Amino acid sequence: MGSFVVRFLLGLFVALALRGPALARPAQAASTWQVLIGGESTDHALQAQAFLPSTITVNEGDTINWTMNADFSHTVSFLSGGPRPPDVMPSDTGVLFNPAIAFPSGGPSYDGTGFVNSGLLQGKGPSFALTFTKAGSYTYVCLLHPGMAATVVVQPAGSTYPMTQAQVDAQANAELYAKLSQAEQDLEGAQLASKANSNGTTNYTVVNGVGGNQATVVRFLPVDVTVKAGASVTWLGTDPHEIHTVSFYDPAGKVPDFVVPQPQPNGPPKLVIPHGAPEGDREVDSQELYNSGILAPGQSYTFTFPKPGVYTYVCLVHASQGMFGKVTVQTAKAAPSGGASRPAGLPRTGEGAQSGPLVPLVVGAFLLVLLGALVLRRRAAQIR
Ligand SMILES: [Cu+2]
Repeated sequence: MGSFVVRFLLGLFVALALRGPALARPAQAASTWQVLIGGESTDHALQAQAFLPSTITVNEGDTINWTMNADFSHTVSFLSGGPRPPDVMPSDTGVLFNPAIAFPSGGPSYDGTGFVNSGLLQGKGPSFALTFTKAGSYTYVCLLHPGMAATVVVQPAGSTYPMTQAQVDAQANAELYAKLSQAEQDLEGAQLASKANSNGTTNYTVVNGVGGNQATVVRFLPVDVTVKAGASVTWLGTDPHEIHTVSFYDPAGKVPDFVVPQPQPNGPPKLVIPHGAPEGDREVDSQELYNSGILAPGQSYTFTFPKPGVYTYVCLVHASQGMFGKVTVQTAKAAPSGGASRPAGLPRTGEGAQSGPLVPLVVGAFLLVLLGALVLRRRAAQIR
């Protein structure tokens, strides 16, 4: 009994002795940092294809938590100098979405090596966390948008941080504002071009998404085109980082899905893209599927419209962002229409977009600055 007490007291003493130095020199607690993935206008037409802010500095042992900030799709992916996996791949059963992009791999920590991928993050809200274990400067990318890259600088543990989270947030907001302003300029600059076909009809070129430099407009410009029977329309994507489709469909039915997961007996589902390749002919004369398939940046696709009518189409990739369009075909004798003249402003058809995307952003930035000032004042008061 006595020896038990002695051993207990001895044990307690040893435990306290061991704890002593740790109390005197506490290890710096690891921090978790917040980074935004993308950002958008209220109608989803203008998208920032950026991690915000584009550079963040953390310490060894810290975690970064990325959160989706737009109704869009992105990944957070560290390639460590390795090759970039392709988005889509051909197969015996048609076009497939690459599972290496869609599903998470690596993680939850990163030491500067290997392929670490969040997998597909879709819509506002989902997040991905990664802990950094080794000092260095690391580039990461979104595997869906080639221009979307950013940097994590990892300092040795215990280093002084160059920014607080509040400063990181302010920087993110400023960068988002710049990207969306640029997207708005791209939208205003988009023009509907037309030229004469050799048979006397007219060919129009609709801008099939426009952007670059980490900003994009996911809209057909203009949304509505009115042409005379016999005319042709060419859809040309000028955004270097987005794929689109031009898919006419019966508006009485459902918008076809872009990716259809197909369960497999083993492992993850197969991600089939049923409309990845062209379907139907190029003469749109009824309300059924006429599909360009996936159009890579710079690729164009032309349909002709021999019969009067109203033809509705969609980009299957960006249906949830509201990328719909309409071609109204009048009889060849009808007077030339002004409907195909001015694209500017047309895409802003979404709910709550009347004030444009910049007003809420400016208000948001102002509130953020105000909040920052209040926090600083409170901190100053606490110090005093
Ligand atoms: Cu699209």
